[in-house]
Parts: sequence; structure tokens; C-alpha cells
Amino acid sequence: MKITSARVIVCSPDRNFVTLRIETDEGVYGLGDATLNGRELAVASYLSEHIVPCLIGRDPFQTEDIWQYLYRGAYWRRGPVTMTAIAAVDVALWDIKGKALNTPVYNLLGGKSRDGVLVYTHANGGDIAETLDSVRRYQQQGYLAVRAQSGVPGVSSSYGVPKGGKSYEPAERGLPQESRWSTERYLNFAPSLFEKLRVEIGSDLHLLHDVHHRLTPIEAARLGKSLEPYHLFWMEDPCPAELQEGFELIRKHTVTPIATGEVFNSIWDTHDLIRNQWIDYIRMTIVHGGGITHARKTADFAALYHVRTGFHGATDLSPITMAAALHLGIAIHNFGIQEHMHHTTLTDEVFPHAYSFAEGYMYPGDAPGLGVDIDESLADRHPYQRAYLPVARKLDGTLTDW
Ligand code: GCO
Ligand code: MG
Repeated sequence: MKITSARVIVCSPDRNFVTLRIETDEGVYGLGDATLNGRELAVASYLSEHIVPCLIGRDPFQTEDIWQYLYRGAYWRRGPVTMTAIAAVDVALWDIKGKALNTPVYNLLGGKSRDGVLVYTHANGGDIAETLDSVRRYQQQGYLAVRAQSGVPGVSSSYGVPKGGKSYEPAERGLPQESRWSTERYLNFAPSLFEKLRVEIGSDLHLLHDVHHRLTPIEAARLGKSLEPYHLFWMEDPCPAELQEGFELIRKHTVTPIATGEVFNSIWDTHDLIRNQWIDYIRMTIVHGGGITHARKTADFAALYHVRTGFHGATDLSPITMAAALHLGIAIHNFGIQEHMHHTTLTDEVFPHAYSFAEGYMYPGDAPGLGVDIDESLADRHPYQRAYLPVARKLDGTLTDW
């Protein structure tokens, strides 16, 4: 089998997505997600200008060699644009392999290690009462794990809490919005949110919380300690993780489990965090972390140190990444949990898919390959629109991590 052509499809069915479609001489094609929120066209151009010409004529079954060719062969390594482009190729090739062999991708990764993939979704509200209502709604829909975010009194805009009761969407069309942030107010408030949730909901539901890189290690240590009575499933991204040893300090002070890595793009970003057992869950996304090939290696490395997976699954990752995460998640032994943010109906129509949700779990479906397609004529009717993630400033105007 040979790759005969490949092309990039950029569309915006309610939000921007970049998709790579690889065709072969046997008529089988594969799809890979290449979406990097707020920097979409950089990856589209990296793919069409620099990668696609090198793919023509190659055997799509050689996923390892093609991965190494694109990673080592470029000389310039790592970085979100490069690794997202490599991931798009890698995921499309696994899709082709599955279709050509007439089997779901999870069978090529070791088969099913579990019946279903435990997922968590996002609850939020302007205050504690609204967040409690939102958590209850998801519990009624069958979710066994829910992430809870709430507006903080005295903070005009908190991470994960949209205005006007809409569902949270990580990017806005137009130029970046700015919000103001107070760590002090947040740290004083957060324990009261989880205290109320535990009192009202009881102990069974898994509760998660995303700090979104906003604290220093010692502040994160305080938060983790103050949340211990409410036994969270995890505290996510307590602080930026470029300084991996910063997590040692958090770890020494709290038994609240720690998840990080949604902005990582290489196994090297996880190295100290995992080998020192400073984290419990690794969140590196399949689409930004070099695809199924590299995510599998990262998961296997994590398994040696009792670290489990919690792959990123926000709406800025297309249904193709969601499917890839489900196929990998059902196959690996050290799977932990999968994030599941609902795409809009229009996004789901552009990317019809075989995966499904029932009673707190997701299932990749049994379609050959990844089980996701693209309706290109519908996609064409929703062209790209520039969009950005917001930026955050402290109350005194200093730029901080959003
Ligand atoms: C999450 C994330 C996202 C990111 C988004 C950025 O845990 O789901 O933090 O909501 O902010 O993916 O593009
Ligand atoms: Mg997050």
C-alpha cells in the first residue's frame, strides 16, 4: 500500500478544526486531527508546505518509521506546532491501518483491557449554588465523574465559567479577551465549593477540579491540603509545569492526587514528573503529543511509576482525537480517566463518529479504524474564523497564566 496524496481541511463548525486526510492507492483513506487552539493555521501550513510532500509514496503501515522520519528528520524537535502536525499524520495512518485490516484501532494496540472508558465532564456555575445544580444535572445524565468550576466572589471572570450559563468553550472568535484574576480570593473560596458539593452530593461521585496553571507550588500545596477532606479524584494543572521539580514541593505537602500535562507535547516534558512520582495522572493530548505512537510510549513509561492516564479531551480537540483517545484508553492497562466535553451538534455532524456514551463510560465502537469520518461539503460551508484563547491579568494588571 502507498500514500498517494494528503490534504489539509480547515473548517469552523462552531469552532475551528484542522484535519489531515491521507489517501492511498488502495482507496483507503485516514483522518488525523491537527487542531492547535488559537494557532490553527501554523499547523495547517506546517503540514501542507513541509510534511505532505514527504509522505507521497510511503507505506502507510510504517507508523514507527514515518514518526521517526518526521521527528528526527526535521532536525528541529518538539514544540506544539511540530508535534501536532506529526500527530495528525500518525493518527491518520493508524486509521488507515485499521480500515485496511478491517478492525478497530484498539485491536492493533493490544485489544480491550476494560469494558468501557470512564469519562468526566465539565460542570460550572457563577456561584456555588449554580455549580451544584450543574453537577447534579450531569449526575442525572449518568456521569460518574464531574469536574466542578465556580465563579469566585470578587473575581470578574474565573477559568471554566462562561458568562450567561452557556457551556464553557475554550476559544472566542475575534481578538483575545482579557480577564482579571486574584489568587488570594480563589484560595480562600475553593474549599467552600467542595465542602458544599460533598455535603449535598455525598461521597460516591468522583469530583475533579482544574486550577489551570494559576498557582505557585506553595500555593498549590495549600490548595491540595485544604481540599483533602473532599477527596478529589484530582487537582489539575496546579501550576505551570516547565519547572518539573516544582511539583515535588506540592507532593510533599498533600495527598490530593495531581494531574498535569495537557500542554505537553513530548515524553521529555513528563520525564521528571513521572520518574519521581510527583504526579498521579498524565494528561498529554494525543493531538498535541505526537499522536497514538508517542502517547502509547508515554503511557507505557508512566505505567512503570504507577502514573495513570487522563488524556485531555476539551472541545478544541476534534472528534478524531476523541476517538483516538478512546481506542488507546480502552487498550492500555494504566488508563485512569478520559475527559469528555461535548462537541456541538454541528461539530458532530461534520465529524460523524462511532463512539458513544452510556452510564458514565464511553465506548469507541467497532467500526474499522478510528470510526470517525468528515462531511467535507458541510465543513466547506463553515470556513475558518480567527479565534483566540483569553489572557488573564492580576488585579494590578500584571499578565499571568490564563
Ligand atoms: C481542560 C482544559 C481546556 C483548555 C483548552 C485550551 O482541562 O479541558 O484546561 O479547557 O483550556 O483545551 O485550548
Ligand atoms: Mg485543563
